[in-house]
Amino acid sequence: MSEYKTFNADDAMAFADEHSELFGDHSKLTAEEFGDGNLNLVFRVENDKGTSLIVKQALPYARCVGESWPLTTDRARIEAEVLKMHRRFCPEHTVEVRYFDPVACAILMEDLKAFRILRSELNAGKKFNHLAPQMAKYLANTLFYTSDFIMSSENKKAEVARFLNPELCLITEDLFFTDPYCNHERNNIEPSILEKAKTLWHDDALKAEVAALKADFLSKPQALLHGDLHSGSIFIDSETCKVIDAEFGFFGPMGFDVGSLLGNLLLNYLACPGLHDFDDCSEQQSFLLEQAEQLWQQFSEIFAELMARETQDPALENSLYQQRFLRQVFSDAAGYAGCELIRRTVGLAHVADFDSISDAGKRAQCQRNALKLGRELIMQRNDLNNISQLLNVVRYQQTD
Ligand code: SR1
Ligand code: MG
Repeated sequence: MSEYKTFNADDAMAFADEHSELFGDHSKLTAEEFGDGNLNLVFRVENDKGTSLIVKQALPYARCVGESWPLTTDRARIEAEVLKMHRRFCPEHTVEVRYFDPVACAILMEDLKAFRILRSELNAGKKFNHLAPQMAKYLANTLFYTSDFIMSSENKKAEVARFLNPELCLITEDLFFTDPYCNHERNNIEPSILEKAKTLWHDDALKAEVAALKADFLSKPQALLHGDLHSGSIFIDSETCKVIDAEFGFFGPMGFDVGSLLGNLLLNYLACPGLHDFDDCSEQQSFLLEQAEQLWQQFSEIFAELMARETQDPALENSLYQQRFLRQVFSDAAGYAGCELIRRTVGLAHVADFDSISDAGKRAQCQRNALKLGRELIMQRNDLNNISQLLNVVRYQQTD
């Protein structure tokens, strides 16, 4: 292909056929577009024997808004390269990219059709004991092996430059840290919580803390992040989790990835009273808090072990520094989890955890609780010493 063209089903089939040996000669291919994300086209290309691959193409605009929101197609390169890098360091839990075409801005990747999206599974009340251990392993390995603990200073700087991703970062900078704290037209606020949402716009103490979190997001290139690690970016089956959708990747603060996932477990926890009956609700909430606890515990254990064993920079081998470093990642993660709770409640991009609650009164109560817990996590993040203390804030926060 010599120039960019938006794919139709025939183009997706031709692309998959040309760049994969998988289908073989004389395969009868079909393709369907089934993307329901905010940004891209996603096709499943399948032969008559049921073998399939995914073709994902970046549109030159944000799909959820339309052509009035132009967006760089370079995000497809970022996504392919982040996934390849993360797969190097955690192959078990990263989707496999088979081919990337920089002109078509299209990625050919493995089809996880036997898997389900984690968010839908959690909303349906499913429980997976392998979720936290596997995601802790993914986070610890991808973040450690792309950090200054192990990369040479020269190589790290070159990689920071390769993954600058300014347009997608700007989306996060706006949607996470700016819009929810002002009367922005992009916000999506249910009338029933408008008064509560307005308190955010005038909460200077909170806005100062969010400013500090945003400043770190802008200027702390600690590791190559996934950049959008919510429960819609994770596929799961009865044994394995696989991470997809890394187009927001860049070198940023490690706590952002950890906090995004933690925040999504907490969003689902807060949605439980609206999604399940009383008994199922308390069982699901216990499961979610156990997973949140294990996520941090196992992440920090693996990361500490990697720092102690593999650090290359002599100055960063200092064990007191390493403890202090992890302590800071924890505070950052608590803060970013709080931001995720708030932006998913009043910002542009909501989540089905809340939006699928049909009872308007229960939905509003869940949303109010998210704003309250989000604020607490942001404000208290530097005083929380460990994950147990954080989870006590979750358990015992007074509801409005
Ligand atoms: C316009 S993009 C809105 C949201 O969708 C993505 O998945 C990111 O979470 C982004 O904030
Ligand atoms: Mg996405």
